[in-house]
Amino acid sequence: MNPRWFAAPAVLLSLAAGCAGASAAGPDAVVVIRNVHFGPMDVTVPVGGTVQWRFEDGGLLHHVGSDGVFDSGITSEGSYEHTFDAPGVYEYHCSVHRYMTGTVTVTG
Ligand SMILES: [Cu+2]
Repeated sequence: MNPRWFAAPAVLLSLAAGCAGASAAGPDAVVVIRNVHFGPMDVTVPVGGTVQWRFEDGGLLHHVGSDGVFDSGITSEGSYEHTFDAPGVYEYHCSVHRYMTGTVTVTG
């Protein structure tokens, strides 16, 4: 009998448990987009932290982007998440409304 047949189910179970743990933890910071404004404008997360932006501005189109780092695409609903793997200060903006700006500070 091939011992790999016994090992495979155990690996699959541990992978499934890992995924469930990650989704249960949720984002480290949440930014709500409403009234043509990022609220809050500035958030801080640890390295490896995830920021979630929620598009809740009554169907108005918005966007979240930091050049070369992340880009949500233009949308009016739902949410977008980005996980930050390096410390630093990330400035971002909405390309639809250039005056909408915010920062994510990632602490190492
Ligand atoms: Cu906008």
